[in-house]
Order: sequence, then structure tokens, then C-alpha cells
Amino acid sequence: MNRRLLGAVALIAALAVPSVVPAQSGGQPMQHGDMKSAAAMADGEIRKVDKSAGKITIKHGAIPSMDMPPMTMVYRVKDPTMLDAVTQGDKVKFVAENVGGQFVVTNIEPAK
Ligand SMILES: [Cu+2]
Repeated sequence: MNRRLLGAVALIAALAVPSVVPAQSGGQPMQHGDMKSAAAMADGEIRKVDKSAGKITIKHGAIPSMDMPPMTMVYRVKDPTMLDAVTQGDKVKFVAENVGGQFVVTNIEPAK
């Protein structure tokens, strides 16, 4: 058996093991089965909706996955029809992605 190949396989196996995230007090319980979207949702409040530009201003809480502290910022939206569902002042939960340096909201829903 090729030793270099074995080493590579071991490395890939090590990288595939998810890192252990310390439990945060006061956080919401993890939901198994839908971890992808559950982990990425951020809390926010709509400050401005610009339908013609396809942009939305959100005051949001910390987003650890994007290394962002709480702030108010402008996002583009993935689909302009998403802006029809929100109004200034709404409390929302949303998912954002960094696409080539631009922050794009890919999902948004009313906060309960
Ligand atoms: Cu931000």
C-alpha cells in the first residue's frame, strides 16, 4: 500500500470531522435534521426596502458564521420578489451569503 496515499486519506478523514463548537448559554437548541439553514439564520430588523434597486437595509445581530458584529447594513437580495414580503420595521430572520464580496440575502422570513 502506498504510504503517501494513506497519509492523504487520513488527512481528509481528519478534515471531515466537524469541529466541536462550545455550547452557548441562552442560545437556541440545535435542530437536528436541518442544521444547514438553522445554523445560518440571523436576527434582524428591516430598516429600508428599495425594490427598484433590489436592496434591503437590515439592522442585524451578530452573525458568527460571517464574522460580523451587530450592525446596520445594506444587502442585495437573491430574488427581488423577496422584498414584497417585508416592510420597514419588520423583525425578521434571514440568511446571507458573501458572494464575491457582496452580501446577498438568500432567505428571509418573519421572526416569531
Ligand atoms: Cu453586517
